[in-house]
Amino acid sequence: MIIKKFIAKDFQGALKQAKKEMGSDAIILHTSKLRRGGILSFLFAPQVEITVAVDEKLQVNSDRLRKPVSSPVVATEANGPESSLQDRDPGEKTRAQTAPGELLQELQTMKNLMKEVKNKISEVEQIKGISQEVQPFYETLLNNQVDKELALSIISRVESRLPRDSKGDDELWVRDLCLHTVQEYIKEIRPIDLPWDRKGVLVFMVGPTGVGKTTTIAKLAANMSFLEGKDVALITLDTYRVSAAQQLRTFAEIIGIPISVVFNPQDLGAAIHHYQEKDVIFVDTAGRSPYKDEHMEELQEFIEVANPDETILVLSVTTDSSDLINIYQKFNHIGVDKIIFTKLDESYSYGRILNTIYHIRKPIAYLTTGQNVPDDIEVPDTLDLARMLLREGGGL
Ligand SMILES: Nc1nc2c(ncn2[C@@H]2O[C@H](COP(=O)(O)OP(=O)(O)OP(=O)(O)O)[C@@H](O)[C@H]2O)c(=O)[nH]1
Ligand SMILES: [Mg+2]
Repeated sequence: MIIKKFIAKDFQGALKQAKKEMGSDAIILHTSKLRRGGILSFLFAPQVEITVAVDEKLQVNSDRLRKPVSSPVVATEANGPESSLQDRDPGEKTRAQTAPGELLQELQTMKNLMKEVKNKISEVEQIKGISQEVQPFYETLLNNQVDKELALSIISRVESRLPRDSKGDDELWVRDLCLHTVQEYIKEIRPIDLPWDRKGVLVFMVGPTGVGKTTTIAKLAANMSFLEGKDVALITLDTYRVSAAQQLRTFAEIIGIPISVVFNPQDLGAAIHHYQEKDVIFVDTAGRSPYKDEHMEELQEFIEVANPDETILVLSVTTDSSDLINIYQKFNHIGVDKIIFTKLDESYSYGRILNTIYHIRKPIAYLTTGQNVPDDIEVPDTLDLARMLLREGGGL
């Protein structure tokens, strides 16, 4: 699409120019009257400007077109200073040369801007009703990456619980109310359940690549074995890389527990049977892309054979909230029971934990806070989590 402007004394003149140059397929986009500015403007007659567009392909094929595509943007019938480009504002020149794609992009930017302004206005409206002593907690939640909507919902609930006669003289009291309210938004904390009267509890660890599945299994296996005196066995399905199976094998040797490497669903059944007298069997899976159907189907086959007691999705808090939720939704096709959030030492964005948990409504099993096996893992406490979310500047 080519767009050009034509200026003449009257509409007919401008149209004649346009048809001559652009051909009769040209479409008139815009017509306007131009008047030269300044104190002598009355000396000059007004002019007519028309903006015309023509399809490039039509134009190339047409003999009617006299000038090349790169011809000057403005053709004028009248000679003299009033018809030159300098007489008009510089913005008009830019607009005349803007391609339709760019215009669309500009329009989109404007639309996004309008949306942002609208959201900001509605946010300000909602914040207006919140007491001054509560508002700083809203800011802190946002700084810790809690989603705006969720943060608003939390502080609105806090506000509704403030006694009407409190005059903000008790800051600590408001803080306690915030801590209490945030805790309500954290769904359950539920670590792996090992009933005393059951053997062979089967736990699958699934998740995207590199989030810390294998390291987390090593931490849990070591703690359960050393601290709780449990009989633990490991199975790895990660046979895609030589180093992967070796990684878990090394941990197993250090801890002193058995490990089996399994290549297909049939062998998995046999391995589970082999360890049925153990207290707990951890199954490490290869990091898989949740967006590749064949990866998820393969995992599904293993899950169907094994029928695990718990399938735990491992997610890293270094991942964006929206990605975390998308990843969960993909993995949940195989049935996710609990979540482990890893790498809390690498990010202060604890809000992502709350955003995800609030959205997916599944319990948190553990949080991991570093690379050290077996130390850097903990069963979170909702109060500690709430404190982290309400702490300015983050920090564990
Ligand atoms: N900082 C930090 N690093 C961690 C944590 N957990 C695991 N890691 C590191 O993350 C890297 C990947 O850990 P793995 O346990 O191999 O991750 P994985 O999910 O098994 O990876 P794949 O099997 O390749 O999908 C290693 O360098 C770990 O030491 C954690 O809580 N904090
Ligand atoms: Mg691994």
